[in-house]
Amino acid sequence: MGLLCKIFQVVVVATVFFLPSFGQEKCAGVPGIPGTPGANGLPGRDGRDGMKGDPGSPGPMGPPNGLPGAPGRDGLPGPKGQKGEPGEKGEVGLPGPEGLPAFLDPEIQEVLRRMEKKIMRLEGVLALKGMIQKVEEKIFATNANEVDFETTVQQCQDFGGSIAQPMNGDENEAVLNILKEKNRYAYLGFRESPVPGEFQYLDGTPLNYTNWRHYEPNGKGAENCVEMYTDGGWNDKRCNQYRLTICEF
Ligand SMILES: *[C@@H]1O[C@H](CO)[C@@H](O)[C@H](O)[C@H]1NC(C)=O
Ligand SMILES: [Ca+2]
Repeated sequence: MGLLCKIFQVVVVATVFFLPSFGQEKCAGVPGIPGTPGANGLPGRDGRDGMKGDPGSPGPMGPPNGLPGAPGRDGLPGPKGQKGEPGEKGEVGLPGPEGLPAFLDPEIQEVLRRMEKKIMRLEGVLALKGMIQKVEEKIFATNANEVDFETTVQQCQDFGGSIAQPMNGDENEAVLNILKEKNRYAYLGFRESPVPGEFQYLDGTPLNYTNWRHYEPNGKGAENCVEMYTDGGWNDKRCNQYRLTICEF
């Protein structure tokens, strides 16, 4: 038996002998030498996407003579231009749909009724104040001016009427009412015809109603106009007298 074998025997004996007390008595050992690092493991899985980064700075300007870029967006609308020349007149359009005749249209009829009522009320007020004399479709009125025959004709036309032409007893009475109120004579809308002593309306038609006084007309071509007296009778008279203006509308 060699020396190595003897040492081995001692170690084994000491180990067996001291083994039971090994757990109770803590005895610090000397740290061993670290082992060699293991081989690299397999690569891990991809992580989640990160946040979007800031936009980068604009790139450098391209070389001259490069292709033009895309057109920009439309600008704001400019100021209104001047009015153009009127165009040529178009052709006449087709006729529109046929409407109801006015006399069958209830809306038009209602409007007309209301207008008629309003006008009648106004006429009532004017008649009440003695400003008009109304007979059927005619209204007689004066502005109290006293002028010659031609001026009377002109004034009545200027106001949209014509010199008074009584054509029946009622109209003669209406004109007379105005004369009596003003206590004046007035020219009537008649003129002597080319035949002396015969009178006619201003449009040349013969009179269908007359109210001559006794012995009138007596001018025999020298009195070409007709005046009414305050009794309603007529007299042929020269045309240059100043008489009350009475018009009919
Ligand atoms: C004369 O004719 C008018 C209409 O032309 C009429 O209003 C008037 O009443 C007639 N006069 C007479 C006396 O028949
Ligand atoms: Ca006379």
